Amino acid sequence: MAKNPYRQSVFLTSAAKISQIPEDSGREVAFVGRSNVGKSSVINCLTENKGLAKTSKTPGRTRLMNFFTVENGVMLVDLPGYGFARVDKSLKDQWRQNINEYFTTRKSLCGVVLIVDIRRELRDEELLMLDWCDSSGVPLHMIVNKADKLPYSHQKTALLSIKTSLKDFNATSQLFSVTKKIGVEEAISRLNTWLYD
Ligand SMILES: Nc1nc2c(ncn2[C@@H]2O[C@H](COP(=O)(O)OP(=O)(O)O)[C@@H](O)[C@H]2O)c(=O)[nH]1
Ligand SMILES: [Mg+2]
Repeated sequence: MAKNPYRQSVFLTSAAKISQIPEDSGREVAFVGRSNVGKSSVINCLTENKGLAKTSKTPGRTRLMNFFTVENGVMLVDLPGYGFARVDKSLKDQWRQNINEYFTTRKSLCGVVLIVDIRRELRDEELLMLDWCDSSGVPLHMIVNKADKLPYSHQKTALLSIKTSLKDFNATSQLFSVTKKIGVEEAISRLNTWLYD
């Protein structure tokens, strides 16, 4: 088992706007994904802490950037869901601006984990994230979550198709399941490479 320093993560702070986020120092990895893909569940799974990131069955409830400290100088960031979020357009635009500013200015950002649902096609939201990471030179790792919802052979096919879509980007991908604990070690190794190498 790879070392898992993430289980010592503690909640640091929430921010509704960029002016409220912690000082830009050390290293951090951001978690992004459309509402309901299991972003909070994945964070809780990797940190082995069921209560760390709030999980919810209501899409779009997480509207804040949440910062977790792993240890001094190492942070995980849970970014607000986008896309299907049930919010009015002006709030969406405000988020988009915040997140865009975060991606283009944050020096400590050394990797982005983009979580998707294995049963859904990649769409504009994911492509936008891939473009942001590409233009800012930040590597992206796609966690293809809820693999347990498909039979094994279909999991493989879905991953292959995603890998084909990612081939022109600085991006890696893997299968994951919170409920069946698929891919946990692989994801932790990826975080370790970004945050501890
Ligand atoms: N079957 C299955 N359900 C999952 C998985 N991950 C998350 N879920 C469920 O998906 C729903 C949304 O999860 P949540 O973590 O709140 O998603 P978020 O909106 O992306 O933060 C919850 O009902 C979770 O229990 C998974 O790997 N497999
Ligand atoms: Mg959530």
